[in-house]
Amino acid sequence: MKFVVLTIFPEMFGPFWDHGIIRRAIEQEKISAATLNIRDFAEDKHQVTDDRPYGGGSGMVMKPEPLAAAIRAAELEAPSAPKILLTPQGRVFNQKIAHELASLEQLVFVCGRYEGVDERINIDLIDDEISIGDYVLTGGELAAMVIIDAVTRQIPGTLGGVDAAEKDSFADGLLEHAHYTRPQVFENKTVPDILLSGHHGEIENWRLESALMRTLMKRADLLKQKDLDEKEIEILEKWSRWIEDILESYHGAHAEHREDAENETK
Ligand code: 4FV
Repeated sequence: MKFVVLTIFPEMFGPFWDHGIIRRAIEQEKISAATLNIRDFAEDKHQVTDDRPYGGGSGMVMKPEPLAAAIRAAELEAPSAPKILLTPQGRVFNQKIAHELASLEQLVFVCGRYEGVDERINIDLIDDEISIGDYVLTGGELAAMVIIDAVTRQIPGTLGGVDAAEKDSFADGLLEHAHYTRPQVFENKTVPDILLSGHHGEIENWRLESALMRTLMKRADLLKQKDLDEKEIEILEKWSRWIEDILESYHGAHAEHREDAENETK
């Protein structure tokens, strides 16, 4: 996978390329990463890349000429890459899009600054708009890093374990199960016995129940849109029966009280 990033702050990416899984993926040549400084494509001596908005108003807009030249230079470096503009106007990024982008060979990211880029760039030279969330950033750089990070994790072999990415949150539409590591007792809190049992079948089942419960408690919306498999349905039905029992015994107990109360009033 080849990443090319267009930005007026290429130095922001140095530390990003030089650490953790991203650094190792570059060393293992699983990914290559390049930044192009949009300023280098501004022809005036002050390398101006922004100007006042037509129609007045506050803020500045990124000029089309340096951006267009930079995008065309990126096309030479990454001819098959979709040009992705990071903008709140874009489709909201998620694991599914990370998977989709990871299936490609090359990606070009256009990082806006100021109020955004001249619309004529968007119309003619941008293939895809992606947002990392409904809030406004000072620039697209952090959004590009978020997407490059999530996409790199999807590239086989970058996470060490062969199937590590398959076990990801959202990989199967669920949040991840709870994780524990040594020490076995931490501040009087112990690790669930099942995880110490060595019984892999039961551990897998415990992890599935943990993932389902966390998703039910924290992101029930994910469960609603998930294509549940038999095992998951079995567990959810088990829980719903438990809840039914609780409610029945509750209503049963309170029915007597209600009758008693009604009899007293008669
Ligand atoms: C953004 C987002 C974002 C808007 C104007 C950069 C800023 C400035 N990018 N997801 N949310 N971009 O706020 O991707 O040019």
